[in-house]
Amino acid sequence: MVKTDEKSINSDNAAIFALPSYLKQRKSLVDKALDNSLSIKKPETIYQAMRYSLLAGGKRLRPILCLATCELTGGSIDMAMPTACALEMIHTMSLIHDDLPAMDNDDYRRGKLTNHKVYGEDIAILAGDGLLAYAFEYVAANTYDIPAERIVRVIACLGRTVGAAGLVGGQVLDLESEGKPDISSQTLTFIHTHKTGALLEASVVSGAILAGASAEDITKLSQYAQNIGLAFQIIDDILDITATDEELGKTAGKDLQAQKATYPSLWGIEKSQTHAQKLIDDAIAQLATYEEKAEPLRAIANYIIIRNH
Ligand code: GRG
Repeated sequence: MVKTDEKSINSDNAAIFALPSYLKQRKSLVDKALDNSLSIKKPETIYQAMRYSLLAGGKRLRPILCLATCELTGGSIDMAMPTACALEMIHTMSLIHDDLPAMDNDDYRRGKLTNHKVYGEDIAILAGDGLLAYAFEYVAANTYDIPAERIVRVIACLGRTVGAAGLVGGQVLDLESEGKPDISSQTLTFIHTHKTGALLEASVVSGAILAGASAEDITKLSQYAQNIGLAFQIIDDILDITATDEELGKTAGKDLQAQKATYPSLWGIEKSQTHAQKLIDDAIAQLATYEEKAEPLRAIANYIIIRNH
């Protein structure tokens, strides 16, 4: 097999998309853009706390999806980068708040001490608030050469995604379900389509909106994102049981400890894996009309199921 930058050539001379180098290159672009997005001003503590979590690593899956769909539907990386950074700011703030003692009470995230362990609960709450507000400012103030109507649609999409109709709503039902391991698979799916799936869907859809994609494209890409979003969470639940603290960068086994209903607790690991694979197959089926141009999205979907962190 011959390896080029983003493609490998197999023995039949067919091009195989080389996901690892693609993810590495995109992550590096996103990391640089995030580093440049937020400098330290006064009061220094809050900027340091915001940068601590924003630059703590992570796969950068949401920004990478946003850039990929923008390119797929005719846009460029530059058009989507401010929104890609905003998505990571929102994701990071949700992790900071999720880790607080009032919520999941975690000491480690991305292999480092959680924000409140370093800066205290008061500053961690404010660091999350600061990142959330800055995400919206950042899209509005830094997106150039795109019709304002598309930018307003992206901002509306992000607002809907973080609020009670999205992450906040999913988190509330998750908190209310704690200690009730007998909740139904419908409730579990509601939690995860809101808590995890909504931001992945917004990542995919916002890239397409910025590029001026048709309503038909946006519908197909939303469907792709909903499927990978749920598969992502099923695999996350399995990894909580099967992976180590080091692989996860946080304490493993917490779902069991908190008596949380999860997909493996409802269905067992094998059935959960089969269901996740079906969702990935359905996601990939949505990309049929894009042919080779959708290889990054297909490869990302397949990666979601085989990842170990
Ligand atoms: C959004 C206003 C607002 C408040 C937050 C706390 C909360 C409400 C929601 C919780 C959202 C949450 C933490 C969902 C879990 C999502 C998830 C599976 C995170 C792990 O994502 P990865 O694996 O992590 O992409 P990395 O570290 O790679 O970025």
